[in-house]
Amino acid sequence: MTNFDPNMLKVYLVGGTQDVGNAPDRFLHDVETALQAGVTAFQYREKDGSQLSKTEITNMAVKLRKLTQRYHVPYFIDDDEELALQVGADGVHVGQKDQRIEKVIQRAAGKLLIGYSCNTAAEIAKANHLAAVDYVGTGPVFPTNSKGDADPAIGTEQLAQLNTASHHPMVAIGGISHNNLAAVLNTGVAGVAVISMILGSQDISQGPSGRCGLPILTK
Ligand code: TZP
Ligand code: MG
Repeated sequence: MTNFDPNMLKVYLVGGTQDVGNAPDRFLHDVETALQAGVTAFQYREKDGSQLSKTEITNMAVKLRKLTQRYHVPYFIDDDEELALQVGADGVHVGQKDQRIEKVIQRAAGKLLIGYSCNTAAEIAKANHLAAVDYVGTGPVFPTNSKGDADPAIGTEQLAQLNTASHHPMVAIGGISHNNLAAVLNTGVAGVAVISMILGSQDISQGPSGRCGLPILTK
C-alpha cells in the first residue's frame, strides 16, 4: 500500500465507462491521457448507467491497476474494498449512503487507503473520530450531471466551513469546472475531484499536450 500524502488530492480524476459513452477502450485511452497529463490520483467508479458485467468490471479494474502503476498514480476503487484488495489497488472510497465505513475500516485498514464521502457537519464530526480515514470527499459543491442521486449543491462557503471543521484532508467534488476552480481552491481544500472536467474535455482527445484542459497541472 502506498502511504497517504494530501498532495494526492490535488487533481483527483474519478470515472468509469459510463462517463465516456459506455466505451471501454475510449475510457482506458482517456484515463491514460489524464495520467500522462499529471492527475495526482485516480478513482475507478463504475456505476450510474454502467453497462459492464461484474467480470468486465474486474477485468477493467486489473487493466487500470497496471495503467496507474505505469504512471505512478495512486489508484482507488469506489465502494468495493474486496475488488480493491483483489486487484491490488492503493485505496477504496466509501460513500455515506453505503453506511459501511466501520465494516470497510475493519476489512481494509492498514491494507488500503480509505476515502470517505462527508457532506454535512455531522458527517465530518463522525469522520473526525475515525483515525483510519485518510481523506474526506465533500460535495457536490455545484450542481452536477455526472451523478444521478447527487445531493443538493453545498456551495463554496459551506465547503470552506466543512474544511475548517475536518481533521482529515478534504477533496472537493461536484460540478467543478474551469469557471469555478479558483473559487474552490480558495476555500483551502487539498484539491479537486472531477469527472466531466477531464473526461468531458475536448482537449483530452488531443493527447497529452492538451493537458486535459487543466491549467493547474504543471507537468
Ligand atoms: N459525487 C458527488 S458529485 C459527483 C460524485 C461522484 C460527480 C462529480 O462529477 P463532475 O462531472 O465532476 O461534476
Ligand atoms: Mg458510493
